[in-house]
Amino acid sequence: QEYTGVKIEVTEWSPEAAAVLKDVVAGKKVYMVAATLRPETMYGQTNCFVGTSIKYGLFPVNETDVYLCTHRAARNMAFQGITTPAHQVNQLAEIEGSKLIGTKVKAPFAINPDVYVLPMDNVLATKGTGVVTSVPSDSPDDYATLMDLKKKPEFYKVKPEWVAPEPIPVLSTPTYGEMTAPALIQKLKIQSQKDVKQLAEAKELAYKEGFYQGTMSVGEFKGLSVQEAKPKVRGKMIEEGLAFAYCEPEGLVISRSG
Ligand code: ZZB
Repeated sequence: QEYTGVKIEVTEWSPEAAAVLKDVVAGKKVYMVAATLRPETMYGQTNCFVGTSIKYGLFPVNETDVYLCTHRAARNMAFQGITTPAHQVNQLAEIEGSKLIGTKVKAPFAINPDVYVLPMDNVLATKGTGVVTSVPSDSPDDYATLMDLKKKPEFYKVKPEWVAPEPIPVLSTPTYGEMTAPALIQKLKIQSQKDVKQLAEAKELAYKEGFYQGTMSVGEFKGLSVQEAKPKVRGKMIEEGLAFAYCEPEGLVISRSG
C-alpha cells in the first residue's frame, strides 16, 4: 500500500506535551506525519487526529527535523531510507496521544492551515503512522468524530474552539455534491464514530464516488477530475518538501477491499 506521508508541523505544543518534549526537541522542527490515500483532499484538512491511548515516538530525520509517529511507522521509514541513518531507529522521546490533544499544527496545503490535534477513538496503532489528518468533507470517519467532539467537548477533553465548525469543500461529485461525507452520514443514519460498520460502508462509497466521479472545486487543479488531480497534488507536495512516499509492508496491513 503506497501512502502519502503528510508533514504537519507542530507550531505550539499543548501544555502536557510541552512538559515532556520541550527540552528534547528544542531548536528542531517537529512534524506529525499523517499517512493518507487522498492527497487531493489536503485542501480541506480541518484538524489532525491521534488515538489517546496510542504511544507516539519522536524520531530524528536529519540534523534539523523530527517526525512524530508510531515506533512501528518509524521503523518502516528507516528501512525505506526516509530517515537517516538508514535502517536505524533512534527514538528521542515517547508521548501518549492523550497529551498531544490541543497541540497547534500547520496542515500543509490546507485552505485554513492553522489547526489542532484532536482525539479519535478508531485510530489504529497498526496502520499508517497512527496519525490521521482529518478531512470531514470527504471522510465519513472524520465527520462523525467531529460530530461527537462538538456534542461532548468536556467528555473528550477538547475546547470547542479547537473543533472546526464546518467542513471545507474540496471536490464535488454528481451524487453527493460538495459534501460527500456529511451526505453519506445522513443517508446511512450514522450517529457517531461508534457506528463502525456503517462507517466502513460510507468510506467505501465515498472513496468510489470521489475517485471515479469527483471534480476538484478548489486549489491549483480546480476543474480537473480527481483521478487526474490526485497524482498532481501529491507530486506538488513532495516537490515542496511537504510530503513523501510512505509504503506499508505487504501482508502486515488489512487493506481496504478492491
Ligand atoms: C485523509 C483522507 C481524506 C482520508 C479523505 C480518507 C478520506 P484505508 O482505506 O483503510 O487504508 N487512516 C490512516 N491511518 C489510519 C489509522 N492508523 N487509523 C485509522 N485511520 C487511518 O484508510 C486510509 C485512510 O484512513 C487514510 O486516508 C486516513 O484518512 C485514514 F477524504 O487521509 B485519509 C473515504 C475516505 N476519505
